[in-house]
This record gives sequence, C-alpha cells and structure tokens, in this order.
Amino acid sequence: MSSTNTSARYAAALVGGFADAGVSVAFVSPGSRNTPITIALANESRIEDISIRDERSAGFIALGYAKATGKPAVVSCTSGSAATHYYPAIVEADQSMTPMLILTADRPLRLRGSSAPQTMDQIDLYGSHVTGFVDLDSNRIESARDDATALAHRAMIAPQGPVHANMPFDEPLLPSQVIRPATPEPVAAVPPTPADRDASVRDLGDRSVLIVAGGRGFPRLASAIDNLSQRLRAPVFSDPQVNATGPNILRNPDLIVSATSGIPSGPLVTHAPDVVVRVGAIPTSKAMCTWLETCGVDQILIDESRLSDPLASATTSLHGDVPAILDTMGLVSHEDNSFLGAWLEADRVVGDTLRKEIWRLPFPNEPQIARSTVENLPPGTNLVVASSRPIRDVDAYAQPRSDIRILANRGVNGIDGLIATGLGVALSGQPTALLIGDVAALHDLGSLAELARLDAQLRIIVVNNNGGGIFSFLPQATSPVVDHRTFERHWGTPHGHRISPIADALGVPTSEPSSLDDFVERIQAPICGTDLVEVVTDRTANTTHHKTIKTAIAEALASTRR
Ligand SMILES: Cc1ncc(C[n+]2csc(CCOP(=O)(O)OP(=O)(O)O)c2C)c(N)n1
Ligand SMILES: [Mg+2]
Repeated sequence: MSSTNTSARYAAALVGGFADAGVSVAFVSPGSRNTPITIALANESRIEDISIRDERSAGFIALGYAKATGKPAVVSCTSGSAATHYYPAIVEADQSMTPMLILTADRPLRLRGSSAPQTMDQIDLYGSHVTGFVDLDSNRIESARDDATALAHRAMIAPQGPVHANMPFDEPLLPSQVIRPATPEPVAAVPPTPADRDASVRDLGDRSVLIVAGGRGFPRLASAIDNLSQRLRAPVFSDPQVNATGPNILRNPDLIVSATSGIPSGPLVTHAPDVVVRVGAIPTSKAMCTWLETCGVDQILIDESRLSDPLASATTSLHGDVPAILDTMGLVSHEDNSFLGAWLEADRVVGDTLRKEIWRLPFPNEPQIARSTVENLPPGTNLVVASSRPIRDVDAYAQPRSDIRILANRGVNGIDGLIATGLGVALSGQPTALLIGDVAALHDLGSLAELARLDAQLRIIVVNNNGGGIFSFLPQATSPVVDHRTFERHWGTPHGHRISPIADALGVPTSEPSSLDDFVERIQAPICGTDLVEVVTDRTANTTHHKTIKTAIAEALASTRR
C-alpha cells in the first residue's frame, strides 16, 4: 500500500500536465482502479470529462474527436479486459496517424502475474500499434508533469498517433481530500509537427504531372496541394476525405478512370502524365491503384507514414512533413495548359453524363443517396463516411464541396466503431453527419446506445441494403465455386432488420424518406440534436445502377475522340 494520497497526487499532476499541453477532452469509462484519474479529470477545469460506458465506443469517439480537431483526447479505463476494447480504435488511429492518449489503470506491481481480479498483462498491450508505450511509476509524483508532457509530445510529433500509458495504482485510490494540481507554469502548447528540412527540392521541369492524393486530410495539406497544382498546372485526383479544393481538382476522379478501363479513350490513355506526385496513402479508387501499379510512369511518393507503399510503385519517396515537402516542389511554374485542359475537359464530360444518368435512376438508389447527401447537407457540416460502399459511392458519385468537410477511417478501413467515430467528430462542437451501411450500423449498436445520453449534433444516414452490398461487386458474387446460398450466408449476410426501430427504442428520432424530395428535405434540415434517416435499397439492383452509369460514361468519353 502506498502512502496516503500518492496515487491521487500523481494523477492530479499528470492530468494537470495534459491540460498544460493543450488537451481539453477526456472520455472516461467507469471503473474502480482508474479512480485517481477519474477524480483528477473531474477536478481539472481545463479538461471536459465525458463518461462513456463502453471502452470500444470511447476509443472510436476519441478517434473521431482527434480527426475533427487535430488534438488528442484522453481515454481512461480500469484494469483488465476493459483496456483490450480500445484496440480497434488504436489500430485505426495508428494507421491514419491520429493522435490519442490512452491511460489504462493497472494493479500495483506486487499483484502483477497474480490471479487478482481484473488483472492481466497490460505491458505493451497494443504492441506495435502505438507510437509510444510507458509503464508509469505513480510513486514518482515529481515526474508526473514531465510524464504528461512527454506523452502529449509523442502523440503529436510526426508521425502522429496513439500513445499508451499504463498506470499501476495502489490503494488508497481515493484521496483523503480534493487535490488540485499546482498552478501551471507557462508551458508551450502541444508542439507543432516539425517540418522536414532535409527534403530536397524537386524540379519537375516541364513534365506533365498528375497529383494523386489519399489518406488523411487537413487544411495545410489542402492548400499545399492546391498551390502545387497551380504551379505545375497539374490535375488533382484526390480522395474525398483529403478535402482538396481549388480550380484543378477533378470532380469525378474515380469515374474518369474506372468507367473507361479497357477502353482506350480515358485521359490516362490519351493524356498519360509523365510523372505522378502521390500524396499520402493510396487512393480509394481501385482503378487508379491498378493503373499506378502497372503504368510504369515515374511516381514521387510524399508521405509521413511509417508504413510502406502497398503498390510498391514509387520511383522516389520523400518522407516527412507533407505540406512542407510539397511547398519545395515544382518551383518553376509550368506555362503549358494543354495537359491540365485535357483532364479537366474529360472531367466535364464525365460530370455531364453522370448528372444525366444519376437522376434517371428510380429512388431509392445508392449512387443518388451518396451524391444527394453531400449536395444537401447544411454548410459547415462534418460528414463522416463509413467504409464499404458509402466511401466508394461518395468517391465516385458525389461532387466535392468546399463548405463541408469529409472524414473517414481509412487507416484500416474497418466497418467497426463508425457511429462512435461520428459521435466523436460531433463532440468537437460542429454539426456532423454520418453516412453508413446497415452492417456497419449493426456492428456499432453499442455506440447508438451511448448517443442518446450525450449532447451532440449528429445525423446518421443509414443505407440499408440488408447486408454487405460491397461483396456483390467482388468476384465471390459470381464465382462458379460459390453458389448463391453460400454467397448470401457468408458475404451478403441479409438480416432483415431496420435500424430505425432500434434507434427509436434508444430515444433517437428517426425517419424513412419515401421520395428523393423527402430525402433531400431531411438532409437539408439543420442538424440540431441527433436524428437518424434510414433508406432501404436493394443490393442486386444496385450493381445494375452502377453498370448503367459507367457504361454511359465510357461511351461519352469514347465519343469525344471520334
Ligand atoms: C471490423 C470489420 N469487419 C469486417 C470487415 C469486412 N467488411 C468490409 S465491408 C463489409 C460489409 C459492410 O456492409 P454495410 O456496412 O452494410 O455496407 P455496404 O457494403 O452494404 O454498403 C464487411 C463485413 C471490415 N472492413 N471491418
Ligand atoms: Mg449494407
């Protein structure tokens, strides 16, 4: 047993150190062993302490919060299996370079390896998926503030990511009186990401350049991409969540390359670039990834991830602060507009054809839902787009808007924790919408139960196609070795559930629009509290709709060459 108040004093100083470093939110899950941290957070006025019952939800909420604000949130839980529920959110945070501070309470050292209740080996619990791990010594009160600063610093320096502090706390867990941290000394806020001063300037001469951007987005990156694209007169092929803006972005990036695969008419064939500047992770567009892998065109990859390029197609790699590196590239402006002009013209043809085809389809259909969601959300909304069809449909069918921000979990592309991620984004204080499939929604029902208790502005739009619609686009759907019943049992996974009645039961207002106008009206409505809009679609009809659109686009692109 430690001396009176040791655990509480250590926790108060540690939490004070986090507040000094700029941390302003903590998601705390109930438990006894983390009592010193819970009390310290409750007493630290600079940090809002929010209680989340389910640690799995709490992890994803912290993830969403950090994606929205760029700042790490604390998650805190008791000892034992509680800590294991953070794992999926940590993996996503690690691979999408999202900062997070994970505090797991532990039994004191003398009980490690024993059969004491709620005791397990928590050392290095998250393995290589955290950017830092430390087993703190809660007897060393004098080092607590430094411990906090070091942890916050580790989470925020590039590459950003989750850090884990395990904290063995001995009894007494409760202090004998309220302990307030000493008045903070002025300490620098969370340090900015250091620029990569070693990046060499890349002179791209007068070569025609295509910029391809994937992974995460943030304002500094968007403006660096825009500036480079204008210097080089380069079209920008970008994932929705990069939130690229500017005159050179392709508004239909996926369709411009996917509709024309095999037909020698797309701009990748008629106006192939001399060099591709790849920014961040690979793009969502499968067609673009396939082209990058096989084209043999020079590719300069600029990234700060510690993960390697899955396409293994980069001819040069520059590693470090991505916007800073982009700013050092192509300093001699290009004069010739013809390459950019050809790509933008092809983009226009694709856009015109898409507009004609998409509104012809009978409501409800998934391309229309993706497009019309992005088109009609109130300005200033954050839109979280779930993995599976939603992100692919937004990529293919929605038109970029500079007055909303798109976020997605593209680190490991899980369909887990997405309601919680949306909730975390909403808790940053801005109205938020979440576009999500039915399987992903069912996967995170626990977070739907958390939602009703919290004061968040979140609209959940569920596209319910009664199963995993994405698998109908994969070879499993048509393979002779998979019969229809096996496909449905293991991939289609129909369940027959509506999400609305479940949400109703949990106190979330719901609607099921019966026409496109009705849907648009629901999406345009200001996001005040929480609500859920459910649209029921059909997986089989969906594949036909996609084919119809793509065929029309391929023909339109081909006819521009005749
Ligand atoms: C945690 C997790 N489990 C399983 C998968 C594999 N997976 C990818 S898409 C998908 C189906 C998703 O269905 P739904 O959310 O309804 O979206 P839809 O494909 O119908 O648009 C599954 C199970 C995954 N990506 N993540
Ligand atoms: Mg589905």
